[in-house]
Formats: sequence, structure tokens, C-alpha cells
Amino acid sequence: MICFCEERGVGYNGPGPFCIVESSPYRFFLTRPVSFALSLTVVANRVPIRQTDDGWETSVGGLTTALLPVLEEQGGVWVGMGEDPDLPERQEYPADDPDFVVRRVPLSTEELDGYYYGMANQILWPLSHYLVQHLELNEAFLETYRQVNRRFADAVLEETEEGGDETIWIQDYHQMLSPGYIREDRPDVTIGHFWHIPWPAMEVFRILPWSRELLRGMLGCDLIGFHVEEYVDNFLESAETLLDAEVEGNVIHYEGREIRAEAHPIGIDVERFKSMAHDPSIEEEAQKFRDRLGTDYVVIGIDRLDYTKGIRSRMLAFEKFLEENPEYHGKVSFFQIATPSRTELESYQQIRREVDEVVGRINGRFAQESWVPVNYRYRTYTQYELCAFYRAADAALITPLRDGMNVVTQEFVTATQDGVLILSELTGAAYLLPEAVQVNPYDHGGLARAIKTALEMPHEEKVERLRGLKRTIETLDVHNWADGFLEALHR
Ligand code: ADQ
Repeated sequence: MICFCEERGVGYNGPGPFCIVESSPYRFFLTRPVSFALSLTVVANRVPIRQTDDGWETSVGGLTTALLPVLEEQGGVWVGMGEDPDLPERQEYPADDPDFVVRRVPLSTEELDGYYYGMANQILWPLSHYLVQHLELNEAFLETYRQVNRRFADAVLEETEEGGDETIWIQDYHQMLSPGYIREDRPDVTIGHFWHIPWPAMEVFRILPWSRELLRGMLGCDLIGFHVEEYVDNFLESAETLLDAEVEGNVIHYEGREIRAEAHPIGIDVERFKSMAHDPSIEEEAQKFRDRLGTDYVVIGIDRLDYTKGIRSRMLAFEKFLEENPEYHGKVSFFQIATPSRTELESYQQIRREVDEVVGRINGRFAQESWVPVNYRYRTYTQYELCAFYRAADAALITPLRDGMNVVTQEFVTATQDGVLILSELTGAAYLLPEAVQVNPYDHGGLARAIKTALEMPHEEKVERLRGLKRTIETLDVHNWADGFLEALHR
């Protein structure tokens, strides 16, 4: 089973390495050419399909990017929230030739508020990103989170066959308790969990008054995956210190069971991105985009509008760069896209106001008759459009204050031919990509100097750095990630 969580993603097509050999109305049994047959249920916050005026389609987003290909290739069941009471609890998709089954857990407005906007987004999200000033420690959120996790677990139990060789793959911080609830009923099933955001240092995690209960829920799994070793170590230390569990290497011994914690860094669909980037029309789009901006240099930033992504801090650094380097006035454009995200929450409305304000100030201070230093767009673009921006950029500023991995980094490196990656050292990606120009996102002076370094970097150095970056990103391919995790789960 796979459990899923984030807002947007990217749809995938194309044949995969798995073939369906037998099916039931709600489940497909698959033969993986790898080494074993698998009956898979995915659990995630959101279901991966949505209704449009033209019918149903797969949705777009960070986690969808990673997981949709797995289900399209392997079949199975996807359990996620049902936000619209008019939609069926079960739906085969696509209707005419189903690849997988969508199972919805219908939630009331109150449940959505407590579980998703409350516990997940105002407690677990800021805590895991070390931004404790955004914490809203409301116990009512926890109570609703418990109830909703219990309902997800019940849906999973209904979908898994007694005595079957069932694999359940749960995604992310929305479902910390459901592994424990499933395990109480089904000691025989194989449960994996992938945590897509940072696992914070134990001393930060223990700020949460309910840290022990949540950890115990996670230990219902057989394998818990994180992007990098740093998060694995933090998790092991949390289990050892807060639950008195015995830890041996990366294995936790707890209540007679063994739970492994491992690093499985996520990737992108490298082949798909590469073929899009090499489409001649992308080059044309990229050139048109540069012509519209009309400057010698283009620097880009692409993020969800989230306070963790460091957009405001990056703007302040760009302002400092302009202050210190007047010779670049009129010659460089900073193009920042921010996708609307979690707009119901005050902290997200606030970061929007702050970014609007700083963009206005910089442009008010520095703009000239034919030059706007910061081009800011508050909207979503297609992957094709993003690819053209990546191709057009001389440098990408990817400077989150914290980020589990950050896949925009990988998309940029895959698409660019000679762009420079300026990367926050507080991301999961930074552990894997030493060839990036790494910066502390809180250090505006250092970031301003990094922009200058990037714009003045000799061509040979850019190409040399990119060679290493591209090599790593090819190995992180999303298909390798999914295969690697599932194989490890059955090891
Ligand atoms: P996110 O926090 O959503 O994911 P990220 O990894 O950067 O962050 O993925 C964002 C995705 O959204 C990318 O595929 C990107 O192309 C797309 N996107 C961003 N801005 C867009 C725009 N304006 N228009 C259209 N698409 C846009 C969480 C964790 C990350 C982790 C991923 C995957 O927070 O740390 O890398 O899950 O595990």
C-alpha cells in the first residue's frame, strides 16, 4: 500500500518495467522483473487524480511526481483523503482500462482543519523544518489527527487480504500513527514509510509534547525511509532517547520487533525531463523568454510559496547584490516563480505579503526605464514552461531555510546546459551535490557573493561542476528510488 501527501505533482506516462499478471476488482498482483511478486497499496494524503471539465486526469506535484509512475507501472490501490462528499469512496482509474484503484477516506471540514491544516501543516511541518516560531501546539489538532489516521488505517485494512503477501507503502508526515494502528490488527503485513521532509535533531523533535506517541506509531513499520543519512541518524537518536529503544546500526529493536531506518534519496523522472529539455521548441521558448527580459544574465527561483523555501531571504540577498555591484544594474534579471500553497493559513498569507513587499521595495529602489530587476510571478506553470525557464537561466537560486530534498534542484540540473546551481546547504540535496555552489540561506552577504561568483564563473568550471551534478542526478532517478525502497522493504 502507498500513502501520499503533497499538493501538486507531475503526471507520468510511458511503459514501465512491471507487468500485471492477474487482477481483482481492487487489486493487481504484479510480477516485477526485479525479484519478487508484489501486492501493493499506497497510502498518501491526497489521491493522485482529479476531475476537470474534460473528465478525470492525474494531478501534478512533488510527491505525485515520484509515486504516480509506480502505480501506473505496478497497479494496486491508492488510499487518500476524500475532500468532496459527492465522489465515490472507490474508483478504478482510468475507467476504461484501469491501472489502479483509488480509495478515498471522506473527511469533514472539521477533520480537514484539525488533521491537515492543524497537526500536519502547523505542527509537524514547521517543527521538522526547525521553524518553531510557526508552531501552533493545539491538542485538539492531535485528537483529530488520531481519528483521521485511524480511519486511513481502517481503509487500508479493508483493502488488504487476510493471509495475502501484502505490501503497504505509506508516505509522509500526515500518517505517523496509521502504521501502528495497522500493525495492531495485522502483524503479518509488510509496512514501509517514506518521510519526505527533514527529520529534525532529537532535541528539536522532543519539543513536541506528543513526540513519544507519534514515534511509537511510526515503529509499526518494517522500514522507514528518509532522503539522507542525517535524518536517519536523527530518527534513530529520537527512538533511542525518547522510547528507550535499543539501536544497533540502523536497526531499532522495539517491543520484540526490528525496524530499519535507511536513506533512500528521491529523484526525478530523468529520461522524461531530459527528453523535454532537448526538445527544440524548448530552446526557442527559452530564447524568447530571455529576449522578453532583455538582460545579459537571468537568475531564477522556482518554489511553492512556503516560508521554508527562503524566498524572502533570497530577495534580500539579491537586493544586497545590487547594492554592492552597481555594474550589474540593467544587466541581470531575477525571475522568481512562487506557486500558491496552503493559502488558508495565516503564516502563508503572511509570507505572501512579505514577499510582495520586498519585491516592490527592490523594484522601487533599482528599476530603470527599461529594466525591472525582480520579475515575480505568483502562479503555477506547466512542467514544459518550467523546463524553458531552467534552460534560459544562467543561475538558479535554490535556497530553502530547510528542505527534505528539493527536487527543483534536480529538474534544473537535468535541463540546463551551462547554468550554475546555487544551493542552500540546509537541504537534503546539498548532502548529495557537493559540486553546487553551496550557501547558508540565512547569510545574505554570502548569498550575494555567490550570485556574483555564479555570473562570473568561467565556462569550463560550470561545465565541470555540471558533469558531476548530472552524474549524481541520473543515479537518483525516481524509478530507482521506488524500486530501491520496495526491494529494501522486502530484504
Ligand atoms: P515540496 O516541498 O513540494 O516537496 P520540491 O521538492 O521542491 O518541494 O518539489 C516541488 C515540485 O513542484 C517540483 O516538481 C516543481 O517543479 C513543482 N513546482 C514548483 N513551483 C512550481 C510552479 N510555479 N509551477 C509548477 N510547478 C512548480 C516535498 C518536500 C521536498 C521533497 C519532495 C519530494 O518538502 O523536500 O524534495 O517532497 O520528496
